[in-house]
Amino acid sequence: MAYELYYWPTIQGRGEFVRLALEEAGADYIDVARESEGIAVMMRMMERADHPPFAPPFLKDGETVIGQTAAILLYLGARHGLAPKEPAGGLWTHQIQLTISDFVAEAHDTHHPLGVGLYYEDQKQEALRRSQEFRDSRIPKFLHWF
Ligand SMILES: N[C@@H](CCC(=O)N[C@@H](CS)C(=O)NCC(=O)O)C(=O)O
Repeated sequence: MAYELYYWPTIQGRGEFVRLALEEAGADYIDVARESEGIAVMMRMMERADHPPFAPPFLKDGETVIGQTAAILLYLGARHGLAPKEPAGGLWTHQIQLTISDFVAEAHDTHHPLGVGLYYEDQKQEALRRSQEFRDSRIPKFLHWF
């Protein structure tokens, strides 16, 4: 049965991490929100009573629904031989992905330092300050670690 990937159809965003893994694995999948009525289906999935995902991306594999990019990749990595199967190697790979997730969140927050729900135009000054610090300190620290 094909995996179902749920992600916003007009941006690459975090959905791309999952697409890349699915493509690398040669797995069958449906990009649900790109189908007609797909966004409505995606929104309904987030209201389900049983294990509702907080936000896209999320992946459905039969009855199993997995949210959080790093958790999805942990699942796919083990199933498709994209990550080590033995616990230490699997955890190390997961740790790298969680650090990438932190980096993505910090990059996003340079444009939304005061609030995710506020427009960039309403927080431009703060965004400038945050971006400066991100460039000067955070990017070098992350890249050094990677
Ligand atoms: N920690 C989550 C973050 C998920 C996330 O922020 N998704 C964004 C799109 S990239 C979203 O739609 N967020 C809606 C919200 O947070 O209300 C992950 O890594 O998957």
